[in-house]
Amino acid sequence: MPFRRALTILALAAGLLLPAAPASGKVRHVWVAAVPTTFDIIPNGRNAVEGGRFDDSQRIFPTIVYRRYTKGWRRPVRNSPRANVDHDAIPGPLIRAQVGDRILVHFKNKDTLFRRGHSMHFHGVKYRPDSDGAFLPGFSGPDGDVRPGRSWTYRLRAVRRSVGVWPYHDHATSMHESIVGGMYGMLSIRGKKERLPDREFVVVFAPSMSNGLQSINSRSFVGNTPVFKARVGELVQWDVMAMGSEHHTFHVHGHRWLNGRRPEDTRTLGPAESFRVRYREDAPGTWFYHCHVEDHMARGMIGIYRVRRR
Ligand SMILES: [Cu+2]
Repeated sequence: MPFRRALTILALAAGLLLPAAPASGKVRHVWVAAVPTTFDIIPNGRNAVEGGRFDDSQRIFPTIVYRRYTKGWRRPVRNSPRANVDHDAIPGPLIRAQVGDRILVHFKNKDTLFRRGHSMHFHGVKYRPDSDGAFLPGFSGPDGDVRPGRSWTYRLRAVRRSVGVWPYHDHATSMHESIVGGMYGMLSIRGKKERLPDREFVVVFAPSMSNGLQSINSRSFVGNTPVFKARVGELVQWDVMAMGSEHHTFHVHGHRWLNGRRPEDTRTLGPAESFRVRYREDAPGTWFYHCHVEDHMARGMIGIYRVRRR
């Protein structure tokens, strides 16, 4: 019909002339501080490799971690969205957002332990150089080396290519020590039409603070690593990443998921790589999840996943 066609052409022309629609979405404020804590990597004390027990000096470490706060850093609060872990200091806060959102991360360095500079450097999102958070001598500003007592606001945008999960970590001069000490966390960005999962589990494969051991969220061996819980019928999402210098293979017993169109039950990742997997839970029971690099598993990279019937 000619009249209709004319209307369509007019509408298209108007679309070309109009400026791009303003970014919809929320502005999300996140308050984070680097704080000292004492962290026990093997609370049950058992040496699952050689038998016997670890003494305190092999398992309890003073360290600096990212802690979530209420507005203005008034009060520390939980890092993880749900109480599905028995400790909450490492990794840092799970930062959730949706495509189109702006994320303002207000970071304060309260490192009264080592009195080092710290920062936050984010993968997967869009930002200007002064929100990069990496220390580059002669080039970077205060964002890359926030001194003790000081603060900085990182301004990030979740764009279409931000969908997925991403690491953030300290990128100041002390990053080598502070990452082993637990200064890392994850961003979780969902698409515009994507729903939140019922359960979201954060798994970080990293070398342990104790020499020679391997850790999940800085804990080693079953009985110390996180016990994740879900129910049949729930939409489960695992956010997985690796820090350090080694490759790891994520594996969940009794489950599989789609990578594109390909079903899989293991997925490998290298340093600072990350991915998420989603599935509808259908397998009640007590299961293992672990790194499938056998030497890593034997050195502590293994945990329990409990699924209850509906
Ligand atoms: Cu591994």
